[in-house]
Amino acid sequence: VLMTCPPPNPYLIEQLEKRFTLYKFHSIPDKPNFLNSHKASIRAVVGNATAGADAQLIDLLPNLEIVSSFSVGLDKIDLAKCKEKGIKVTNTPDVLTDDVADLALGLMLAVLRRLCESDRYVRSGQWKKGDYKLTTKFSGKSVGIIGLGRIGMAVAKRAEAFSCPISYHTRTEKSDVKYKYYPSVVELAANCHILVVACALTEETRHIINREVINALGPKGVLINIGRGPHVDEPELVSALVEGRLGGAGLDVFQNEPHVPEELFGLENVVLLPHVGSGTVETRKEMADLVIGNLEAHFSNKPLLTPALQVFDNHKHTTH
Ligand code: 8YV
Repeated sequence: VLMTCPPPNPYLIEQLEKRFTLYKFHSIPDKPNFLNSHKASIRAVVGNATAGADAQLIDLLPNLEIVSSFSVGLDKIDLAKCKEKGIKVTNTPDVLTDDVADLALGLMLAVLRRLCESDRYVRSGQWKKGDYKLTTKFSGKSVGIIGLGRIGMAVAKRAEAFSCPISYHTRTEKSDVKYKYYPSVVELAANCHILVVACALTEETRHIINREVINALGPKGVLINIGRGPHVDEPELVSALVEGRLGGAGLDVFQNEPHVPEELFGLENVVLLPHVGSGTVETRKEMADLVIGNLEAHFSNKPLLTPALQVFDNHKHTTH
């Protein structure tokens, strides 16, 4: 098993090492040399939201059978290439939905009620010196959601409990939900107070938050990103926040993690998190168990627990 991402979780490493020969690609200094000598023995890749399996790597591994990702997002895996080569792909859906949705609500409250700023106010001793500024009410604010999959729905359900009217944008309208549908993101942004990015990152959704959308959201609007950094045109977001054209932002993800635009560091209407949507002890264990369970299922010729790609290869990977 080749782990392409930096080790994301000690339990995952421990469990993988119990069952497989694990190569941690991230800490191998001479990667081309390593691949030259080990490529034939690698049958599985484990990645995450940081690194998965791109076309170049897949082409270098002649006996790769499965990519098991420690993430729900599949944007770091070349799915077309996997399909073409009959390589199976699995991810970790469902188990992280609650955590990511909880965090989205946490970010909304943190931005509108200025929780982080208030914490800094107390810790720095400012409370003793001056008046505390009023914040913005959250309950009842309209929430627009881009992407109404598992996570988007979980965000909607939580926001409903705060009496927030919900609207959404997806490629096609959902017949089974009661929320208001907007066929255009700009229209959605113009008609909500808080806009949440909860869709998968694909070529179609890259920079789905652009200047026009940001301007439509406006100086009272708040952007919450729990998706991926590249969903947002980051320089546009930064300039809108700096110029006050956007009211605020709660960001768990960035274009070039762990690098965050420093212009944001001085802004009190912005809450910045280090990509921790699924980052609880409970959920990370469940994600690790799914990664391992999928690999074990594959290598014992059983149905995958959470297949992300249904591939029926008719030549080399049918029996193990
Ligand atoms: C993780 C994620 O941060 O599931 C995803 O798509 O982005 C996250 O859960 C990451 O993959 C864990 O290392």
